[in-house]
Amino acid sequence: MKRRVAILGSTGSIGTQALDVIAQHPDLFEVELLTANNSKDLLIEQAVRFNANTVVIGNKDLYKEVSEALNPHMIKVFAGNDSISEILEYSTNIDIVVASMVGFSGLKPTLAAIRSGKTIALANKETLVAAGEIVTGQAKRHNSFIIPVDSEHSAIFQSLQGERAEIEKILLTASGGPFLDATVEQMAAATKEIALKHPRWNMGAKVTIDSASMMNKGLEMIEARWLFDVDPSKIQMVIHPQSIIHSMVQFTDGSIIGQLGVPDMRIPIQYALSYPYRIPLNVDRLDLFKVATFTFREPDMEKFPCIKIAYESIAHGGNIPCIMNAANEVAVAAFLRDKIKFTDIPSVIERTIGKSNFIAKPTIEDIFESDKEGRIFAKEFVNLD
Ligand code: MN3
Repeated sequence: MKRRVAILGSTGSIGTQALDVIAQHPDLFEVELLTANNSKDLLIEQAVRFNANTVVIGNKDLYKEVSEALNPHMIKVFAGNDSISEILEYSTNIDIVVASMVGFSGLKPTLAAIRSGKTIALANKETLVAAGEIVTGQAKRHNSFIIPVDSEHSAIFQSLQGERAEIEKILLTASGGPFLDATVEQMAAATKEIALKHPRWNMGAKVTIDSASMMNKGLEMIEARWLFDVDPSKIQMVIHPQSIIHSMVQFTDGSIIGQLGVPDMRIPIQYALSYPYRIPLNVDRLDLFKVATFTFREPDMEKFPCIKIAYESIAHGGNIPCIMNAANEVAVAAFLRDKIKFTDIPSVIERTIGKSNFIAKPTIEDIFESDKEGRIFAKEFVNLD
């Protein structure tokens, strides 16, 4: 029987690559649901090509156009983000949900999918950063299995297969981003065009800026903390500019197991879709003789304060990681609109955390409230209208 797939954010970087994986295996997967916010033309094209059962367009103003295009194909069309949560919660035709919406907006639909016990291929790290304890708790309760799509977490997940051992340490690798060897002055003067040029991975704008500030690694550290239930003190970031080792696990006997490959997101996406099976994939093969050298170095927390902010936020706990994430999303959007300098991003986050109310044991309602409050405060600091 084919696996029936829902892709949230199908027109984004992860979404389009997930569809590329599905196109390589028409005998194994079929597309049940596709969603997008605004990219109506691509959504329509994807829905027709993959013969989706249902699509949701987030922006309600685009509903008419999308439904007129897809009605002749007998594809059901809904509008608005609440529809996504409803479909995920009540549909019995979906086996696996690729959660690849960008940012905090992924939390609600992911929770809805979890409540109905579906398998989640999680690409949206903000979901676990903002509400990791609640999300993993709900997943346990509703027997929903979360499989990571993020390349580092997929590598860790793959390294843990067949192990019944205690994790001594997670070695979370990072390319270091475009500013690895830049000075603070160069970073302060960097335009968005420079910050958007990632040396290794081809990704969406939000995660590319996060990689440049290294907040991405901070978010991933928190993501790993919840996915693998390890204390943050046991998660060591390792700069590995070649981006060939996608992360490693160190066990209590001193053994280190990692996953290697070319930096191509279709590998972890496919592993999440096909798990527990490993199936063929048409991507480049790693040529170790071409790579020749692997290098490693420690991250520079002075130059990349976002790393420190992330460790402090998760140590503080409660709603602080949620506020950190909200402030970061606002700061990144402001930088992309030329409202703040690249090096202002960490100070916007720190000031927002400083101004927000601490809640030690937040409910899900508290999380949504904290996110809202964090955004309001952060917007004051970046003068965003
Ligand atoms: Mn990653």
